[in-house]
Amino acid sequence: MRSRTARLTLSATAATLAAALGATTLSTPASAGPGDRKPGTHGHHQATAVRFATFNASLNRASSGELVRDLSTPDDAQAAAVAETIQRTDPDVLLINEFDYVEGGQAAELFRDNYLEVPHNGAPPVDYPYYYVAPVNTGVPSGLDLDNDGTVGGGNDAYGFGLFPGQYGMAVYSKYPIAIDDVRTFQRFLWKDMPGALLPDDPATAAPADWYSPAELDAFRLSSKSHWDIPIELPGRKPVHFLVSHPTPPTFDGTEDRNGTRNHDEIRLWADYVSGGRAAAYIYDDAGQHGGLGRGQDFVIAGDQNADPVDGDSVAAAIDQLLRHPRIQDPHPTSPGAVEQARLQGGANLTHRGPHAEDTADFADALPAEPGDPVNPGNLRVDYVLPSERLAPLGTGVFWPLAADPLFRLVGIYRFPASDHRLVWLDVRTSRARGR
Ligand SMILES: [Ca+2]
Ligand SMILES: [Ca+2]
Ligand SMILES: [Ca+2]
Ligand SMILES: [Ca+2]
Repeated sequence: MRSRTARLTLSATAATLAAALGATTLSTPASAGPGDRKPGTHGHHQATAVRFATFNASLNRASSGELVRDLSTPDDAQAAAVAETIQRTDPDVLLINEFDYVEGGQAAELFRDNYLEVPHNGAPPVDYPYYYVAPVNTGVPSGLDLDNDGTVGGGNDAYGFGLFPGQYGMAVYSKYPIAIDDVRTFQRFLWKDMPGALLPDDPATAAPADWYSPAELDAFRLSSKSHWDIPIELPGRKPVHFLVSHPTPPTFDGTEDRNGTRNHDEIRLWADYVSGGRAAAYIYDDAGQHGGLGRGQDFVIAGDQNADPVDGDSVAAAIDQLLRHPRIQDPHPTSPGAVEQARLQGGANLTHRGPHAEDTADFADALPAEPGDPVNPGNLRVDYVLPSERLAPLGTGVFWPLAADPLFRLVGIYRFPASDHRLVWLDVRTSRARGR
């Protein structure tokens, strides 16, 4: 099943050659912006650094077929701003969250061909010979009344919130080969099969953990989109497992907190997966294979986890399952734009305890003026690129320029030209250079 859903393609010879020769030799200091990495270094040096990135790009649309229509011409202003953001930061391995899944990889190929491989405002094209897309749970009807509103149907009763199958999906692009036969997907793993799952409780009844009926739990998938383990083949070293997901926002629910608890356990799946051994023994993939990563396997966890370490609505310590995991490093990427915007936007941001510099998303900030007004989260750190313990970080950052920077036009303010999230990147050293 897992390789049938995969799509792997090769593009121009030049791109393939560049990918084969490796990425860049620049070791960007932690404080530097991604723009410091000059174009043209690809393919001219030994591979010593690889840039991983995550970007919730809001390349989702309101109806099935709309994204393909938008990407079929080079005229979509939002897709162009997303593409230029990617070109300016030039990741080698990239997860895009909120990219509608279209069978056959049509949307992923159109975005690559009509946007990524086309220069924007002087930013050079970026070539990804490899990509991966697969089905997700968003918008797939469950046939069950999952939100307990008395009727069956609509986005809230889908396996993951969405208005059509594939909405808010994911896409991975890579300059390096993907070990396609070793990709594992966890789209259909059932929440009830996680030991100690935080199954939500219906507060109106005495029975515990009964928001979902036994029949619903027999069908309820943990992953709101999917969880993918995508091994990336880097030169001169064993594959790095790119572990990608997009846990549900911990909001849009009631006191039962069914989305908050699901968000926590979606994050937990990767924590247990990289623990491996007995901690991961319960995990099974869509091909029926059990277990997690071995101790000797390197990985990078990427995605919009919809959880800030201290602020916002997520279940307490949800993201700490990753940030404080003994096998995971937190490189603390920052940007100057996040600090500037938190100050300019004020409101909920002024109540935050986490550092503004680490925010990765520009959410609504207005404080409730009277009881009943919405409680807005303010800007949060929700997008992460987290390396395993043996990968050496060479640099990291969030693409969020200052307002005076000409590239600020790519991020802007609400309603944003590209996305309410910012691209997060991380450079890691490959284990050894060629020739050693
Ligand atoms: Ca319902
Ligand atoms: Ca109950
Ligand atoms: Ca904001
Ligand atoms: Ca904040």
